[in-house]
Parts: sequence; C-alpha cells; structure tokens
Amino acid sequence: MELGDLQGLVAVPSLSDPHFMQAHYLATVSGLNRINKRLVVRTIDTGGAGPISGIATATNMIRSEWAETVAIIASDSVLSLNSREFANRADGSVEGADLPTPRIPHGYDMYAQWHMKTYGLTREQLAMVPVLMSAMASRHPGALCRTPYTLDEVLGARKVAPVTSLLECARRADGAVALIVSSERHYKRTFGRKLDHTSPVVVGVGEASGPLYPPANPADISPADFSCERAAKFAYRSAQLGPKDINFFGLYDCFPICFIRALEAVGICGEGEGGKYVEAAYNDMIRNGGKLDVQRFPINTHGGLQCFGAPWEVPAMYNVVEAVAQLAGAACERQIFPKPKRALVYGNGGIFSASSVAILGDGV
Ligand code: MLC
Repeated sequence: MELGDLQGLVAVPSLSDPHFMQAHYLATVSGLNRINKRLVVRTIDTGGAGPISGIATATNMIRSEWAETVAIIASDSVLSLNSREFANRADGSVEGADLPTPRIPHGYDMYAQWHMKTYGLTREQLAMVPVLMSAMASRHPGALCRTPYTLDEVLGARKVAPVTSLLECARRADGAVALIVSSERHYKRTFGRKLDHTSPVVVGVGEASGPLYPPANPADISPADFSCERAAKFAYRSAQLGPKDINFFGLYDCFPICFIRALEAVGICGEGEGGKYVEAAYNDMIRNGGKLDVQRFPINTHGGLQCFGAPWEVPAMYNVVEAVAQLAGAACERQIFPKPKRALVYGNGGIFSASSVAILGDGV
C-alpha cells in the first residue's frame, strides 16, 4: 500500500504531545488530507481502551462503506517526559478524583483493596502478576523488562500506594503502533488471494463504560462499576463465540488488579477467583523450574503493560500486535501450539472507566 491508499484514519490522543483533534492533526501534517480529499478521520478518546475502540470504529467505517482501508494510529513518548511533568499530566487526567498523588496508582489500589476485602484476594497474589508478566517479557526482544522478577523483588520494591509497589505499575515508555484494517475485498485485490490462516480478521467487538474515577467512599464500589464484563459479553455475542473458543488472550494489566478483574470478566475464571487463578499459574511456573508455559497460560505472551511497556494510550495496541503474531504463527519462542484460531484483546481506559474488547480470528 501507498499512503494515498488510506481512506480512513483513526488516532488516539497523546499525553506527551497533545493536539486538538489528534487524528485531524496527524492527517494534516502527514499530508494525507491533501493526497486523499475524501479521507474520513476520527480521534477516539476512551483512554487506554482507545486502540480497541479504534478497531470498532474502523470496522464500522468499513461496514458502512465510508472507507475500505483505515489506519489506526497510537503513539506517545511518556518516558521522554520528565518524571514531574508526567506526574502532573497523569494526575490531571483524573482531575476531581479524591485520591492522593500519584492518583492513578492510588485509584487502582483502592479497587485492589476492595477486591481483597470482598473476595479474599491476597497481597501476594497481586504481586504474582508482574512475576508472571516478567517471565513472559523476558522472551520478547522488544520488551523493557528482560529479566524475570521474583516475588520478593516485587513485594520489596518501593511502595507507590498501600498495596502497590513500583514493579506493579504500568511501566512508562515511548512507543507507537499503526494497524491497518481493510475490507475483505481490498485484501483480495491487494494480495491477490483469499483470506487464509495467516490473515487476522476482526470477528466481534464490544464496548462499555464506567465512572472516570472511583467513588470517594470505597464502600460505594460495586461489581457493576467494572465495565469489562459487559464489553466482553457484547464481543462474545457479536462473534457468536464464548471463552472456550479463545486460544490467546491479550488482557490490559496496567496494575495487577486490572489483570485479575480481566481474568474474571472474560470468563477465564469465575467472579472473585482471579487471584487464585494467578496463584495456581505462579505455583505451576515454580514447579516447572521458573519456566512459564505459554500453552498452559496463553495470556499476554509479550509481557503486558507492567513488563513490555506502557506508552500511555498505546499498550492495548501491543495486545493486538501480539494477537496478530500468535494467530499468524509468528510469535517465535512465545508461540502457542497448536497455533491459535481465535484471540481476545482487551483495552481499559482511565481507572476502570472504559472497556473495549475485540475478538480476532485467523481468517479461515
Ligand atoms: C518505574 N520504574 C520501573 C517501573 N516503573 N521499573 C520496573 N517496572 C516498572 N513498572 C523504574 C524507572 O525505569 C526508573 O528507573 C525508576 O523506576 C523511577 O521511575 P519514575 O517513573 O521516573 O519514578 P517516579 O517519578 O517516582 O514515578 C513512579 C510511578 C510512575 C510508579 C509513580 O512511574 C507512575 O505513575 N507510573 C504509572 C503510570 C500510569 O499510571 N500509567 C497509566 C496506567 S492507567 P531508573 O533506572 O531510570 O531510575 C491506564 C489506562 C489509561 O493505562 O487510560 O491510560
């Protein structure tokens, strides 16, 4: 494809370099608007859910025949911002929240404490999440974390909030991903062949919303505040599939509680059982000499936000990139066998404020 072949552009906002109507800005500075006067452009602001909401939007543009090829762009460079500036902008994104600074980690921490009280999640189970994710990341050449953590290292790291240490936070990073979604007709015309087992397709999408930040009183938190269950239900329904049909999961994990809730929401385990599921996977890994088996734990094989890296609203796109690699059988030493036929990717925005789930298939 050439730049001028693009008929649609979807972009998510950037924290480090914000622009009014980010997608229009990108289309203008790249010259895309001049090359294609019929370009359809949209900025999506659902926070970290943005890339998956972008897939929903691109798919709708194609179904409505506004465009045959749509690029989804996510980019940010929050590692290049100095720490104080990052902290100010990140705190500012949840303006009005009655939370200590850093507000975002404290917001998730409040939900983690709620889960501990409600379902018996333990502090160790939370800390096992980055241990598992670091084992995954150590196999990916593009990940920031290249050495697996031990449980003691995670628990002993600098405390950021009451039940959150530094190693349990989304890891600030610079990064960008562009994804092109096209119609089946365009695919056949461009590649001269039908969709096959190496061509990923979008088979269903679901979205749902929650509040921008937690209630001032933790007693007011309820399971209905988490929108991921609803988004997953809509995605499964539109794909006419269920959790057992999925062979790879790319779950948003900005903090361990987000990952644990996601395990429950997408149906990998029951409500309130995410901590036990993580502990079982951790024990399995320890019994296996510290090697995490991707066949038994086909989740975030790239290492997720805590260990692969988290450039603000980009990271859900890394879930998609990893899903595409797994579906194409191109995930190298991280490859799940037999090659997955269906993948679920989840993006979460704000502090459990937006959920977008997409189900991808392998084109056969
Ligand atoms: C930081 N470091 C880490 C790390 N985070 N190392 C491993 N794993 C992590 N997760 C390291 C840095 O590389 C650096 O190392 C040192 O710790 C200090 O990092 P810092 O970021 O400069 O420190 P500080 O200013 O004190 O801030 C720490 C922090 C901050 C945890 C408060 O990084 C933070 O707020 N992180 C969370 C980011 C966040 O909230 N993202 C959005 C998630 S919500 P060295 O060697 O250079 O000293 C979401 C939804 C949405 O995703 O909509 O966006």
